[in-house]
Amino acid sequence: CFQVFLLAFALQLAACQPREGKKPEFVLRFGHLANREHGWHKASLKFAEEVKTRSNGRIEVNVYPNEQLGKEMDVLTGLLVGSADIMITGESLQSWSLPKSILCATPFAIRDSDHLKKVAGGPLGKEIEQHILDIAGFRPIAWFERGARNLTANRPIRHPDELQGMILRVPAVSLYVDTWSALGAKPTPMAFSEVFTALQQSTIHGQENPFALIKDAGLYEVQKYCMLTEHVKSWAYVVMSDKKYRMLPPDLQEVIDTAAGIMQEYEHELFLIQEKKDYQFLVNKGMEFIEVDKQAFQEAATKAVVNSFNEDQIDLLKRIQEV
Ligand code: 2Q2
Repeated sequence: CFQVFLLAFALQLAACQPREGKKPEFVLRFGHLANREHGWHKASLKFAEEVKTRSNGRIEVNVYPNEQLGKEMDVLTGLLVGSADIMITGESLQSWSLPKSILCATPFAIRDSDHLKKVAGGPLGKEIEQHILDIAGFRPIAWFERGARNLTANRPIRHPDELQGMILRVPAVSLYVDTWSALGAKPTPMAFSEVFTALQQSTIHGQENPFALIKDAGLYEVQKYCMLTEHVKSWAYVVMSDKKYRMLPPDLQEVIDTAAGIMQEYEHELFLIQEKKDYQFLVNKGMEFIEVDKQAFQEAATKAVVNSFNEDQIDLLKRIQEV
């Protein structure tokens, strides 16, 4: 009887062992600020899946949404010290002595999706990517088009004159601080994960983001109006620590590159479907959409951009506008 018991015990132990018993050779931590509903998250999961299959399980990618790996600025440091390996970022790179990176999100620089695709996916996009890689050691492996950024608040705003005294949360991006100051608001840099609570507690009065984040972060619950300022048409980068990338053998670097390409296409498909849906969702939730004097916003913002930019940035902006 004791032997039977021992046998059962041994069988049970065996059942608990992982089937393949093969551990991944590399584990990569992939963080971003959006929630699980957002296209960025779904695309990150797709990347993880592609990497796993294509590497035969040699690389495992773990995805952390909602700034679980830390605030955007901290995760950038994390990429350098090894506490994170991959992340989604963009204009916040401006604060990393990467002046050219802000051109992925400069107010009123990009006309429409077609223009965006030509810039981000063309030689100027390559120039920005190379700049990010060379100076900071962050390797852009994919880029995602984003919906236009719109201002939200609890009162309608139609003209920059009405921004006086408004405490407006912006990401930690100096160009955004300069632009919104020039427009008359009081911009306050803050990590995205803190925005909902700050709005709820009225420590800030407004924020600005694409429909997707207004929806997924539930900002419509604490903001009544969405002003159709469309002041920034931008794209974000998925960047990987170049140090980590170089630690991989060439065949696994190729897996990363291929999976990143698939992720980029997949995210774009989601983006195209989602934008209209997100708008409709916000309408259904009772958000009111306000047409603004766009020319007034554009004139003031463009003046602020030109004042804030150095010669190299102005040159790149001109070349973008000529595309
Ligand atoms: O509002 C935010 O935090 C995002 O939409 C930011 O635009 C984004 O995370 C950038 O900071 C990317 O560098």
